[in-house]
Amino acid sequence: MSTRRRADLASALDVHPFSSYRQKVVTALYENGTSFEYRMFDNERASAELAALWPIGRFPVLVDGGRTIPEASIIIDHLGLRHPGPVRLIPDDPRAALDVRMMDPSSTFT
Ligand SMILES: N[C@@H](CCC(=O)N[C@@H](CS)C(=O)NCC(=O)O)C(=O)O
Repeated sequence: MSTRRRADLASALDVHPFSSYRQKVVTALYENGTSFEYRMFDNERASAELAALWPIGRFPVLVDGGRTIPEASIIIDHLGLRHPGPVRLIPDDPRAALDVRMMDPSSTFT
């Protein structure tokens, strides 16, 4: 199933409806009003598409300007660099940035 939420898409976010990791990325997208196409990966064909994009097969995956960005934390970094908005996602100071990344236990366990 494909759910298009914005007509003026800048990027496509591939997720599964039950993915907890997507919440982090979707929150960042909404916080900065970043346009995106929300694609649900909830059937076999979609799973094959996801595997072609990212052989590890985990989601969320962001496709932006033809580039595939996997891993929720990396997607957040990418959004901060490529689609900055009023809400700063990662601090400029490298030490503070590290502290922020350490706040996300999900990136530690998978
Ligand atoms: N380290 C990845 C983990 C993503 C992850 O584990 N996503 C789960 C859904 S919440 C998943 O893809 N599960 C399916 C699988 O492992 O095959 C990230 O931070 O994005």
